[in-house]
Amino acid sequence: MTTHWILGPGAIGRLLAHSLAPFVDVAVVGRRALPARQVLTTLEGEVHVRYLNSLTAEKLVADTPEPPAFVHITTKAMAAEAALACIASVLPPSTPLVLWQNGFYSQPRITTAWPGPVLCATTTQGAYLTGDDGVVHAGRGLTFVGDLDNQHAGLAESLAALLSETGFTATAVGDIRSRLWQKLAVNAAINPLVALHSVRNGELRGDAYSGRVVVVVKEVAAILAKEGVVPPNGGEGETGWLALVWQVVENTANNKASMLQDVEAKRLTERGAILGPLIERAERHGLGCEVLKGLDQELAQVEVGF
Ligand code: KPL
Repeated sequence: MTTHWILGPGAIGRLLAHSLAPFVDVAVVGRRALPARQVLTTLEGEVHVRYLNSLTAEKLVADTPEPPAFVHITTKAMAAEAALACIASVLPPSTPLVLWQNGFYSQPRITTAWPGPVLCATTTQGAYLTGDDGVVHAGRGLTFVGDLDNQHAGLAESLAALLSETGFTATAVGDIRSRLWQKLAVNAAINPLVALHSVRNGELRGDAYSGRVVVVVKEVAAILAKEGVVPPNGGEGETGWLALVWQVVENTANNKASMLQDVEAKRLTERGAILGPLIERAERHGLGCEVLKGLDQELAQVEVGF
């Protein structure tokens, strides 16, 4: 049986582990070992108990394991490189990696640094943890897989086929770079505002915030136009981005966005992977981005208190 390692046992990592486990050998690797007995609550409300091989990175490295077929990195964006560094000594350099992070920070960095194939995945699957032994699959979403330089289409196809067998709706794509930026654009418009104001996504539609969403999207649209990234579904420019953002706000009105959850748990946010690349590109193109910089600074201030 081939083996998949999942580095980072958060909600998506554990959903992936439960989904893959009937098909391939799975090892879930974290900073601390989770209980072997893990419970998945499915979309239909069914409860599935599985015994997963869960271990720390130190234990994995000490065990000198057989090389895996894939290493999925499902940590937060800012933790991905450090997680990979912890296990790199036991990985053949040709091992395929799959990066599941938000934003556009870890993906280009690891793609450049890792000698083997690096696939990136973006998903709208919804999941949340209910403790050390439980994950709830909360929303069926789509998953897209590809590599930034379009050199590993066959590998992306085979991974998408396996993921689809496990119940993910996964497609291999040749435009993962644009898809990552499109998700980043939505995250930039929603996450900082809801995290700073402790509101659910739907509240952005009200008078208190809707104007602020519009000014964020204006800056994001200008930056992405320079980067050659267009909104999905044939939308155009600022109007297209705004329509997309309002659509996601509508679809996720009841959600506590991931950045708000981070702030509530006093975890460092993903601002460096979401706002950081936008600000960096804006500066490169000589564009102003005072609103994005302001949000980044406000979040930095909040993080100082953690
Ligand atoms: O992806 C999200 C997140 O929470 O990070 C959004 C789309 C904002 C939904 O909550």
